[in-house]
Amino acid sequence: PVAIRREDYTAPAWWIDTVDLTFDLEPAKTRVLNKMQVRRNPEVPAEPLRLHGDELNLARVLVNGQGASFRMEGSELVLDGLPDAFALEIFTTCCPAKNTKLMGLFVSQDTFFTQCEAEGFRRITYFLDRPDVMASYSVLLRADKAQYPVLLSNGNLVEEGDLPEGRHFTRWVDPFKKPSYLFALVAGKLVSRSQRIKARNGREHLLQVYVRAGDLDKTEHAMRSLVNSIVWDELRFGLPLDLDRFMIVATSDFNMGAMENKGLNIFNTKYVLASQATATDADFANIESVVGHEYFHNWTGDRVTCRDWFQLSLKEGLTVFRDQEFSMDLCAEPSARAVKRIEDVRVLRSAQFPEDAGPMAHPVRPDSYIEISNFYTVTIYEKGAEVVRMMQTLVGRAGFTRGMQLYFDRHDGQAVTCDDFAQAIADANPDSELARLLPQFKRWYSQAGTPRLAATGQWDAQAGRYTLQLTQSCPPTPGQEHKQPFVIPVNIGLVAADGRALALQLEGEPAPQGESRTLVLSQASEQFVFTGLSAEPVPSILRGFSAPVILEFDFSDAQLLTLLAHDGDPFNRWEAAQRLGLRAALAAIRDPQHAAGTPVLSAQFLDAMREVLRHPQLDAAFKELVLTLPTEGYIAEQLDVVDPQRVHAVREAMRLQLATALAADWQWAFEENSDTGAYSPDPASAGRRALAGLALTQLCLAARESGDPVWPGKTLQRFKNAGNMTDRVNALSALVVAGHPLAQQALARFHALFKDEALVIDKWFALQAGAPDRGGDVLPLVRQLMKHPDFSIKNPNRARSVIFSYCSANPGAFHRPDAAGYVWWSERVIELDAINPQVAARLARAMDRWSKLAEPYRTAAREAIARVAAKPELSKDTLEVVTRALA
Ligand code: HT7
Ligand code: ZN
Repeated sequence: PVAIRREDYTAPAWWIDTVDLTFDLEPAKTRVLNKMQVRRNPEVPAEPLRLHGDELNLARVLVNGQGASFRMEGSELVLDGLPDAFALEIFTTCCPAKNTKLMGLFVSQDTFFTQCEAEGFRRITYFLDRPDVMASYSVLLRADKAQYPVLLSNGNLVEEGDLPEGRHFTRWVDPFKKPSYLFALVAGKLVSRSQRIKARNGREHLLQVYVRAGDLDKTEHAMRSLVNSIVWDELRFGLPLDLDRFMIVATSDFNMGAMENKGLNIFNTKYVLASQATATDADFANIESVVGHEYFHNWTGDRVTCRDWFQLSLKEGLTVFRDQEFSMDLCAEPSARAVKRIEDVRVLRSAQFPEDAGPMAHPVRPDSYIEISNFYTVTIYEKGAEVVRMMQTLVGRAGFTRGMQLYFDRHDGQAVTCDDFAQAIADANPDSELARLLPQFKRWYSQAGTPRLAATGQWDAQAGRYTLQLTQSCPPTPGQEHKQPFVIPVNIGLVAADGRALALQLEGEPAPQGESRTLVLSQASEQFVFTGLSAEPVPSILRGFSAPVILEFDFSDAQLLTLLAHDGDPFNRWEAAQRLGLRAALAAIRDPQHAAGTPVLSAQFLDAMREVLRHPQLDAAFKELVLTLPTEGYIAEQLDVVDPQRVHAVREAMRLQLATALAADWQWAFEENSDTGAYSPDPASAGRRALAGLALTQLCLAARESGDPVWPGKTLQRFKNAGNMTDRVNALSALVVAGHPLAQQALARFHALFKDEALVIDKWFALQAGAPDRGGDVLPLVRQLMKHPDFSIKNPNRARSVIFSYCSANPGAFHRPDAAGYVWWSERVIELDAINPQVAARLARAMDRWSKLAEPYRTAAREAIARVAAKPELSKDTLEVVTRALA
């Protein structure tokens, strides 16, 4: 397979202005008539018209109504000798029923759906399937009326009616030009929740959420989230809904979370359906943010789109930033905002930092790819969002809104680049640090890898000066040996030993300027001198995680305990606990003398944890985050050579120590938080349930050690009586994690209760595949689960619930000294690749960090990857991942 390179971009040689599509929908053979108005792009050298296609059966090609000569070059349809403007008509057929890749037009549970991003439209018809070709669409859908009563596409419904032989039709016209990746259609037996809303400008809109009959009672939260999103985008950015009708449709077969097709968003059921009986608080929160994310794409993605796929983060990074801000702005309490920020940073550090350090590392704006689907990554999404967040930090919130307005003034209706976006934000804020440093700031788009920010502090007692030296570096990444300095906004505060926040006055300033401020590091190393201090401060650096970097500072334990107890910045307060936990874990892992069963955590650390747990002012959600130890993955990332079993054993020992040393406190915390009254998924109640759930897990772990039957019994009772899915699944998980015999009884009951709820059965599978390993028992269980009548590898959610839960989320069970986990992984990647290459390629990424593994894991992992790479006829998706892993 050939790599596509960013520097090779050229504008299209042809434009397609209008597209008139007619679909005769049949699962086995759908007929597609595609009539286009095409014209030459006079601004580029003349070229034949090369249309993309994939797995299509071509029946007819007409140019201006006449049979035209064409040739096939690979999968491309090539036409020569064309006039400057002409009508092109192409008739093809495809087979949606056999489309297991779920790209293009496919059938899920007797319903037709499409997924066109990034390159799925070419699986529906021949086209210039690239985001900078924007056309006006009119779509006629015809199908059997009894089987497919609902026929939807983008835009406005302009006509509908019956046809002979029990068929019917609808015609849709999209008022906005769009790239092909935003095309969508849906046809099937669906029901909808509808709501009419009036926008601030008086315009009326019809909102609809379509699902299968029986799921309607689970759509209220999605609809509420949609309304909240519409209101928020208008308030925060002045961006109104521009359509009369906005639809969301849910499907249970989907490769990703959701898709922002203009006016017809298609969603994975996981991000639509929720009731208190079937969905957890996390599910409710995810629905809110994914509904928001897709809705916000209507402007950042649909109205202004990407010139080419290298610019993917233009829409994805910006839209993740927008959905993060949306969720934060919906929080009633400032502390809940901080909790959301910590959760987002946890995702970034546990998934994106490893990606940036591994074989798939790439810049936020990549330079090349083989398969674009492989680049829907945490770097494009989450790191891209951090880049946008840093811009906001550098220009201020009001300045950022100004920048967004300028971006839309300049580029509405266009396909543009990340440079265009950054330029608009800078131009709207000409006096900002962003404008001053823009070319350098844009290195965040072009350089991969996570920068390290080394900080040292020097205290001059006589002068009352504290000198902070900040030094940045960035490790090499594939294809990028040397890096230039980044622009790093470093939010900072100084905390006195007694916990007071100190006024910040930099040398040369006439007076202090607040207790928290942003330093901008743009050189490789810079000094910042704080004056007017009476005692040595504790620096609180990188507050709110103001840049996606690894901060290295040689904090003493006492300094971290001060920050944990007093820092006014909740992020750094949490971070202090993480650093203390991490430090203890690394010391035990690195100490060859450290024996199993010996304590890992100091009495001081345990006391500090107890203090947080019992703190009368801190809220439950924050406590739960502080009391959750760094994950095995995060601990492993800090090591040069990783023995996953040792990491697992040490973290388990820490967890057990925390459980037993704080047993009375956990009991208190559980009792304080176990009753949250009538169910509501708001952050405060969700936080209390989360803390009660963590307490229950700890109590069951401690009970396993002591043999005490009381807490497991209470937990089973709570499982049985739970009034919502969060409490139920937390109780079940506590029993499973503790490996208590009652877990089997609870699991059986859970399955019986929810056998008809696919999303809940996913949880049932995931809990078991993610359970702590006891003597190598998880792999045999996972093999059994794959034979369960409810398991289907073709359904991505189900495959993820078993295979990914085991390979990617259960390191203690997956990394087996006998290599059986790796062999099983290689078999599953190969099996999935023949069905759905995108899902297979994601699974292939589970081995990204193989080269850090200690022996015997390292050699065995490499062999497993090589086995996959050697498989003939591997998709280019999977081949790209395993080839990069082995390079
Ligand atoms: N923009 C959407 C991307 C997407 C996608 C990409 C490849 C294959 C399947 C897909 N489904 C959705 C999702 C989003 O970021 O909103
Ligand atoms: Zn997106």
